Amino acid sequence: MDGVPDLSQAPIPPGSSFTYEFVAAPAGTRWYHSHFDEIAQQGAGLYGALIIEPRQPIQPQPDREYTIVASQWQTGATEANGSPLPAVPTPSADGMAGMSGMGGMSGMTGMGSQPRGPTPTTSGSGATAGMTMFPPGATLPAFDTFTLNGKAVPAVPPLVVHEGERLHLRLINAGATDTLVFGLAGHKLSVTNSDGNPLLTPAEVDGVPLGVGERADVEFVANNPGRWRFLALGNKAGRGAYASRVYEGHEKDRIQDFPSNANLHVASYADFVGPPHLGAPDRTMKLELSGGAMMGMGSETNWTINGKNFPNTDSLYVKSGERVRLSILNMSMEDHPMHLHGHTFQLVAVNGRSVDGPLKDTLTVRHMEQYDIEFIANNPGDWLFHCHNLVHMTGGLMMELHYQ
Ligand SMILES: [Cu+2]
Repeated sequence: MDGVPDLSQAPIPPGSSFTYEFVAAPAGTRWYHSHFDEIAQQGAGLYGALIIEPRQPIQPQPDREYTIVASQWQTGATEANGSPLPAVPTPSADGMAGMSGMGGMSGMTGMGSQPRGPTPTTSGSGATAGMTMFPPGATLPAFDTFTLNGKAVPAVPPLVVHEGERLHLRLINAGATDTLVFGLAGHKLSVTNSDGNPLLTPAEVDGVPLGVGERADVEFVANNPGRWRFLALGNKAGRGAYASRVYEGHEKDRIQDFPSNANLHVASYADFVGPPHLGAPDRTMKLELSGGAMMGMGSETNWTINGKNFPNTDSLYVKSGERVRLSILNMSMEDHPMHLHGHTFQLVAVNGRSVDGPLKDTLTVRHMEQYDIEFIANNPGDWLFHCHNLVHMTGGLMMELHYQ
């Protein structure tokens, strides 16, 4: 069970308790959160990092480790933290192009305040009684403020390093809507794990995009003394948060940013190599993600899988032991960080091209991209497959997985 109301367990009523026991495996950077009335509960901070340490220390052993949880909040603020943030680089799925734009300083664009709509209602019947959906006519919740470990700019404390140290960062996007690109000026990052799972070979990049729910472990050697900007950039200019990373003795230096017009390599999934995937799928399901507002049509509170809106989306039925392939095409204008409960899957194709991609539990499917994932049906039960963007899932981008 994993907390999905009335699908995998009953919700925990106010004033009562529920005890979970689990075997802490596999090791990796994970997180936990409420799965009830997500915009209200997750959106107000009901989550935390869950770090499972490996029995054998990571090699080579890091000298220092930071866990960085990025969050988004509804505060009614009209500007994104009042902070200068550069334009957002958008990686392509196939990693063909290095990205520029991270170095620009086009921030200070006001966010504009959006009216906060009525609270989503928890309603329905039968197996999905606890799922919270937008009522008709709901307006979009505005997640306007970004934090790193609970602090917004300018209160985010600097992360101190010593020259020569090997740093290990556990990055978690626990936000609500935005894909965040993490980067550290003056340093390449070596991505070692995706969603906690080790890559076959580390990927050297300038920035790591993480959709809501995704995690990455990155390492770097502190070999460029100074005071450097550490960024988590959101979906639009002015969205996101930053901290400074300061070498001991450089506290009074000017903060250095990514250089303007730099050609920066923002990671794509094509950079992430997982184990070879073997065998053909026993079962394939095609999923077309759509919805939102396009060319003045549609609604940002209505999202669909194969044209249907939860709870009317088709369920996926599998048999125990099968290799199952999901071929996911995103026809909408926004990213969809798709999360599968109860299973680890592998990315096996990007836009029809076969890859041995990373093992993951959350995969951000970008606009007009098609990603194929495969998993072994090895955990009988009733599970959810959904977009981890809180607005999209509340807007219906969810489906159920059942064992026959
Ligand atoms: Cu989505």
